Amino acid sequence: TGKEKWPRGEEKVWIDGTRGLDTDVPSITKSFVNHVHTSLARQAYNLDDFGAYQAAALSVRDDLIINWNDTQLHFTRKSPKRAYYLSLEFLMGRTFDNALLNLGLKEKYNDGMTKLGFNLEDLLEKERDAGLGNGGLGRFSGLLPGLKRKPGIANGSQLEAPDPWLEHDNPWELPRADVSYEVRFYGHSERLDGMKAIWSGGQEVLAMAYDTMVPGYDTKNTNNLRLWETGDYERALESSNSAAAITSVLYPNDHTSFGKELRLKQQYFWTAASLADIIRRFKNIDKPITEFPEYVAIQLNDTHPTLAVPELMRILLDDEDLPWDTAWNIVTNTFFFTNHTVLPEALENMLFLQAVEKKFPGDREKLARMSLIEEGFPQNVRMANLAVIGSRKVNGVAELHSELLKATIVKDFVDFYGQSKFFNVTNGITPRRWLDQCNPGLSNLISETLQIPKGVFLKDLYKLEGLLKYVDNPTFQKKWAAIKQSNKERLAHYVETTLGFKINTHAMFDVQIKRLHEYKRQTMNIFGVVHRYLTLKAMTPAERKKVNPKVVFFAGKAAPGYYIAKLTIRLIVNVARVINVDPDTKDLLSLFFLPDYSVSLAEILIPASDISQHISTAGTEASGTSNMKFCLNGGLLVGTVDGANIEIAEEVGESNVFFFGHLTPAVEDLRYQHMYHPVPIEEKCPALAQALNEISSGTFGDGGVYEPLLNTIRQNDYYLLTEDFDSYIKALALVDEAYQDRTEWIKKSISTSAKMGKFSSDRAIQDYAQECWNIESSKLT
Ligand code: KOT
Repeated sequence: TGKEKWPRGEEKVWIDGTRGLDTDVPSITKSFVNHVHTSLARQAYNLDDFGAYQAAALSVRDDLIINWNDTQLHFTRKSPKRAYYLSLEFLMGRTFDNALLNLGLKEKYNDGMTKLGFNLEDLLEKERDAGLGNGGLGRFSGLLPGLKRKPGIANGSQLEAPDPWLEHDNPWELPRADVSYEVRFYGHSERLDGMKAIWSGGQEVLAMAYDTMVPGYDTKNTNNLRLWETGDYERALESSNSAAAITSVLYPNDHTSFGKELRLKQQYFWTAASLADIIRRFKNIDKPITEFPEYVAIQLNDTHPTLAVPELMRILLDDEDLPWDTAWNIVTNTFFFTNHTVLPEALENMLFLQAVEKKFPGDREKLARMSLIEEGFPQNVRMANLAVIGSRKVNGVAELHSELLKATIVKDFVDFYGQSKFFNVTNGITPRRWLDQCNPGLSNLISETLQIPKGVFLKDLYKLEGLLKYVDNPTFQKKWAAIKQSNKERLAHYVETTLGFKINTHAMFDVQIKRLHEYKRQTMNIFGVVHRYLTLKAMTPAERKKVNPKVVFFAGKAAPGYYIAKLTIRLIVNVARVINVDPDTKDLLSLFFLPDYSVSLAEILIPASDISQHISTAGTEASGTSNMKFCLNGGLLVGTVDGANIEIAEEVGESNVFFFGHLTPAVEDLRYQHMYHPVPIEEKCPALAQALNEISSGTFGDGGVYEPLLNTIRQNDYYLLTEDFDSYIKALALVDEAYQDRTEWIKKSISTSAKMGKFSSDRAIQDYAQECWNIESSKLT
């Protein structure tokens, strides 16, 4: 059926040339040595681990490229409908280990590297994370190769520096000089014959593709992640703006919208290049343009790619000469929109809208609210409204969030379109990375216990339910506990080598890792630690003997301009400096803020946790995905009734999670009361007041510097710490109590992991495939 022709020469020679490479150990070592000598132009005698990583990666890449080419050919020949995922963020982590596991080559590479005098695990550590994103928004994992920010910690504060990811050649990324498009900025449009508009002038920038191979698990299918970089030419026709700047930064903020011209240019650059690429591919299949939505589905990852909506409209009207209605019909059957937050500051232009409404209460009709254009000085385009009206369907990322979305941000649109346009897809996580790769010991134990190959449950996570049969089996419990223990030792070793602290691995490990944000309430956690410290200090030595030792870990980045978030990091680091050396308490409570948070660091922290904290103010965390990762690895959850925590509890049973705090419907009332009937913190929550006062008094150094942070709680307490703190402390006490009975704890741990089937990203992708894209899986043969 293929339309492609053999370009020249003898077909058989080409076919022989494209058969797969051999993957036995001698072929692997041969390929490795060949890459050392040729691709790297190095010698065996001076090859270090980084060079060996590069050679091994290039050798695996050879296999990936063959699969990747075959995948492209397969889909070009079959020309099925394709789903495109437009995202400004992709947090991919490392590729090498993932590629080895997905290709089933890990053991062979292990043998091969040993034969060559290297240790595969050491080589895996040499790879830098691909960090093209801020946090959860990059959940389905790039886009803008350029300056990324890598926060470290210096003098207790976050330090920002360029990400070293870009300093070395990235073997997983292929520059495609053959794939490039011109993207126009500025200029003017005119109607030549009184009808058709011509856009010309301005600045033309070349968008060049960079492709990253994304191998599927246990399949030849290897997908493509296409990033765009400004090419080495630009034609500034009317403007002197530098094109290189467009792809020079990944904005390091999350949950905020920008009024920045550069951000808007990035968004247009990448959506225009992507659409040109999609249109080019569609044109290869010789179908009328009206059938576009039968061959193309485009998922918008939040509002960042929304400019794709007017851009496709422009192409259909100006280039394809379609009438408006026909073009709009195509557009609204092609796009699908996923919203990831109901926080107003993240909604492009929402803030301004609210300001206007305050000024003219009740004066603005529904029509004005739903308008794409926000009236005022200056006028604004409302990206969220554009994404909603330009898309066939709109979804939130957990049940509660999707309901809140319909009740708030898109309420008027639900009235207009009806319910069926709006739906939920609860997020998911990949068990390949978040079980098998980060916790091979647990993955092996599951396989051995269920007597099925790993591939079975890694492709069908519901299979973990089989573990429930073994919950009461003492031998299994012991093995389960031993794996948790060795993961805790791996983390302790990491902390010792990076921070120089020895940790008691028999203590409970309590972890909170996520972007620093007031709504996520890392503040509540650190105030809880201070409270625990003060309680310990007040105890007699005999009383202290009964206390469950605990190590608290934090990690995460703050947006560079987010003052309160940065102050929170500083507070955590300085509290740690005091309590980690206090002889009265240090064996019972220690605290670490691990610098340089990344996917790879999460892979060490998550399998080592006994408990993890997901404690956002109810109704603020759309879903969360790390909550799923911890639970899959047998960590228990302490959390609020928010986001996907709710669905996790539904699956694992409420007796296996530690819930606390007010529920979503109470939040608005409480905020109202705080505004109009404030009660002093000393009365409302003495325990919290005491912790804040201790910080104010300088016990943790930096006297006075934390006042702006503490005042956010003392004053209007928008995120309701004073309302939830007491029940939070009670929940932590219940956690301590439960941890005393280690056998019961292990049972909870097993039961939690066993019930995580729903949270596989395979289920989430399947939901999108059915609800939105109307595509089926197509496996390479
Ligand atoms: C950032 C800027 C604008 C709009 C949304 C965001 C955003 C949302 N950044 N991260 N999110 C998170 O997305 C995750 C994946 O859906 C959710 O699990 C998490 O709750 C969101 O906070």
